[in-house]
Amino acid sequence: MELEIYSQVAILLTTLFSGSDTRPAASRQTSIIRLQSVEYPRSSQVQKLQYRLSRQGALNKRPLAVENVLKSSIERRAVMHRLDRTGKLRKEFYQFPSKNGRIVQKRKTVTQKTIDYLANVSQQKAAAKSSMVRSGKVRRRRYLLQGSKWPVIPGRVSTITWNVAAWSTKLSIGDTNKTLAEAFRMWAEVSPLIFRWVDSTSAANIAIMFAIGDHGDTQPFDGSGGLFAHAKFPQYGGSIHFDDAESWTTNYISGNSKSLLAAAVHEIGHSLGLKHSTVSGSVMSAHFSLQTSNVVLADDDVNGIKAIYGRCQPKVTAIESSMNDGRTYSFNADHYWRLNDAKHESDRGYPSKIHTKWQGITDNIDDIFLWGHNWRTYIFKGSWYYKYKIFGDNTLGPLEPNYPKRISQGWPGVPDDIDAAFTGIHGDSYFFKGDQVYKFDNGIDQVANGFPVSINQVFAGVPNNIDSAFRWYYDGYVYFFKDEYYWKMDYSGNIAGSFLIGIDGWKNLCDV
Ligand SMILES: [Ca+2]
Ligand SMILES: [Ca+2]
Ligand SMILES: [Ca+2]
Ligand SMILES: [Zn+2]
Ligand SMILES: [Zn+2]
Repeated sequence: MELEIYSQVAILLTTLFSGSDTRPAASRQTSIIRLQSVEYPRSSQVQKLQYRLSRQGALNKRPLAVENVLKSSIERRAVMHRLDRTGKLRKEFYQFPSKNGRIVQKRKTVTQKTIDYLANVSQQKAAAKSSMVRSGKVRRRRYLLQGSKWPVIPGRVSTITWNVAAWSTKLSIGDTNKTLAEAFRMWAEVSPLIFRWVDSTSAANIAIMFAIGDHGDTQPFDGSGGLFAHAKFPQYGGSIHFDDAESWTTNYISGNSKSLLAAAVHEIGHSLGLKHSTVSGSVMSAHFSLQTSNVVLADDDVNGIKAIYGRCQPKVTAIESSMNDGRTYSFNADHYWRLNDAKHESDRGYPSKIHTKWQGITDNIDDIFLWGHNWRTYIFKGSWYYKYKIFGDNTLGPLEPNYPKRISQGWPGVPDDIDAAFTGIHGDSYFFKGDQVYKFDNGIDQVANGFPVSINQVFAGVPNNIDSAFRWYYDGYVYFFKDEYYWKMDYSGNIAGSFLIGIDGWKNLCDV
């Protein structure tokens, strides 16, 4: 019951105070209201009002009963706040033309006319919503796109530059840059965008500034509390301003401090073209928390950025799963991604550098597998192979002594420079190179009689010159990767294919 009342209050007050970028653009609004996304924190005056209203229990539960809501002084202040923040209402109630045609300012009071007007607006909105519900057009709760975007070439990685034009007086330059880079990276992990810091002498796409009070745009900051940042959408330049009167921190949240990381991830979302999401718990929610050190993009945020820029198109040059720690890893260049097997996508926070998990190897591996024969992990690169002992999640796998060794020495008959390799359910291994496949027979410890053969003789439907292959412990199927496609083979050896990497599966394997 408490909750229900509170949510009704929230609905009504959201109607009254909805952020400037959550309402449809009305032609009479001033440009500043449409082009910037203005932020107030959770504990803003508006929310304090919400809390006090809910405590009072003064609210009639019918959301349209605005007349009843506006009886207390708190509620009148709420209306005043609304009037102050919206140019449309300001014009409607504070100004009227006098007889000689000049605009005259009216005294700022909440009159019955104001109340009637707001009630009318609420009723119109509710009527529009219920007609949408009836016609089945009601929008799902999700992200919202502003409509403008940075120019990108579909299917390509696009670079957006950023820098800091004016620093915080409370944070070191190093901490500020590190935290902002971390915030940009979160969006890069799930999109075809990458972000690069540029020297402050060069022009950046996204210019970031810390400032107090009036700072050269039409939206002055207001000291500690209240407004804490604003950002422009791509079509207006994408710049981000933080109110330096706030207690920003790049470390642990304590007392009144606010997380620069949380604020930056949210503002960058606006700079990339996202408006506020209706999904609570999303980074782009208007009510996102500034007092958390655990900032993670929600699925809704990821879907939002993809709706604007599409997916990234990764290359899976090597892949393997069940490598002692029950995880799946994908590789490209000097990076690896760890997969969330249930969601079929990269875990947030990846990619990482290969050498941080596999000792002695830095980049461009040909392929990797866990050999069921001895439960050791093998990496193949050029004419060498590397052998690793058992290791746990997020720990460095030590290279066994005297490795790497020549492939010709340990895997007789297997060529150098393989394209791909996987170990089947019975421990037999298959190596791919060009249009040939080699089966390694553990019994005789060399390539099986009759091999190599052309790939389509053994794996009909799998193309030549594949990038990588592996058997997924999660579903038991074997997967083959080439360019932007993958193929899937069931237990009986039937190939179902082909699927798009990043759409049908293996999502968010993006460069950063
Ligand atoms: Ca402020
Ligand atoms: Ca490969
Ligand atoms: Ca593999
Ligand atoms: Zn916002
Ligand atoms: Zn500003």
